[in-house]
Amino acid sequence: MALERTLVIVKPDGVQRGLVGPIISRFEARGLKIVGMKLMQIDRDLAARHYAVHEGKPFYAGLIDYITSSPVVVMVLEGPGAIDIARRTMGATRPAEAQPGTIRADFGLEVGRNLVHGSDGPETARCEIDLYFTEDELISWPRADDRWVYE
Ligand code: IDP
Ligand code: MG
Repeated sequence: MALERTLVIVKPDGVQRGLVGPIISRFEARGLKIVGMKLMQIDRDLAARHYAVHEGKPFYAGLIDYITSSPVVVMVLEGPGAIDIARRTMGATRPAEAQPGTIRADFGLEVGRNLVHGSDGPETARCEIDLYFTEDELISWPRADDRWVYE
């Protein structure tokens, strides 16, 4: 499987509830490699660019308020099939429909407080990584575990 990079965000509810560690642990334990990470406050301009595809939907205003309400932890995760793997680790958009064992099912209840974001495809991953990180904020590093995680 091709090595991919994806953008993952621990949203404001994840940070406020002290779940940054438990959420990142799920991705780390899965074998995804952190190649970029920072705590930041998303401003309304960045939020609008990130969620442009949802403009005009009934939940759009609430979504912008939510994602800008408090700091978030943004990261770039790398691994074979990382985009889909991260989405499956997060679970369905609506926590009530997410499979037990996924982040959204295990830590959440409502779609408007679903704890994490993950890019949904190769093109969005590229755009979203560029929105949040400069090239020199991303580090390609050999990990001691690599040969025990990748064939
Ligand atoms: P995703 O995050 O699983 O890709 P999207 O459909 O792209 O889901 O929606 C983006 C985000 O917008 C969701 O993660 C959630 O925070 C919010 N959202 C989506 N649908 C609703 C809704 O019906 N009510 C409130 N918030 C919603
Ligand atoms: Mg989406």
